[in-house]
Amino acid sequence: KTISVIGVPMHFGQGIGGVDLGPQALRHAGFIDMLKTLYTTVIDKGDIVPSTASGKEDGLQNGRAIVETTNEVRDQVYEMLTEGALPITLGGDHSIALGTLAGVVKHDPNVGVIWYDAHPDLNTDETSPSGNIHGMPLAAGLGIGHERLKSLFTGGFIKPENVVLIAARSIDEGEKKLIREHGIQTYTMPYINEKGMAAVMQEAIAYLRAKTNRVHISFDVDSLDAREVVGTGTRVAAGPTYRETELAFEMLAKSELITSIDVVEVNPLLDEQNKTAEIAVALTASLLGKTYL
Ligand code: DIR
Ligand code: MN
Ligand code: MN
Ligand code: MN
Repeated sequence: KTISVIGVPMHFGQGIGGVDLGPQALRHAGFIDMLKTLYTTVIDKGDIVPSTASGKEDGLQNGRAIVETTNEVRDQVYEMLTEGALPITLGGDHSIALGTLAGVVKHDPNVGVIWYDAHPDLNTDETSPSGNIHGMPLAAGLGIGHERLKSLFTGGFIKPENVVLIAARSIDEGEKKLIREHGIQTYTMPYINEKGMAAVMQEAIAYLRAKTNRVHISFDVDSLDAREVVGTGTRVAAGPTYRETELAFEMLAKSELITSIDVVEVNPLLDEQNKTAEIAVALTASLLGKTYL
């Protein structure tokens, strides 16, 4: 299996500077070397050059710049998949997942999605309290929201029943409504606390396996407990620990379902000694089947 990596140094989906340095931070933390210890063929495609900021137009903050940039992400991810590779996209803020989702669903209309995030990212321009597009990619991926964001999905939309949210604990009103309306499989923190991560992942994996054999995971580093990840823009308390996430990702590796990965929202300007990028590198290794012996 070939791994293909593309960096997307873009920050337009939210307001805090520095998340555009995420791909560099991850590379400095040894992301590519880590991949090479696990896979013989690793292709680093370098970083996409994002469009320049486009400001507020048509009710979307930097919508044009984000759509132009993620069009390129979609095409690259789609190409990697058709070549048989496992694409990894390095953010950048979570709006880059507009491109990844559009690429993976164009390749397989039945693809599953794991949204490992403190947030569901199911806002639209109409429901978003912040107006930040990084809170909207999953909604657009389901075909909900602003036409301009939906226009990226040239190969169709993700099926809501193929989506699983894990570690959600900061959920806006419009997002709650959407989760209920579409019956999206959501493992919130209270449920994880009660059942334990191993049982939850067993359930999530069985749920997805019944629907598909290809799963994209969008890993927002703010999924982890606020005390464990300093280098990210919207930290939320009471999340899974590094150890629980390692367990979750090891179980996903063993499931052999994962066919593409996003690693997003690493912001080295908010970090201490690049620790958040280092955690993201180690956890991605677990997701790809790193063993200790
Ligand atoms: C918030 C934050 N729900 C918003 N979203 C984040 O702006 O829509 N997603 N940080 O990961
Ligand atoms: Mn997110
Ligand atoms: Mn988040
Ligand atoms: Mn965020």
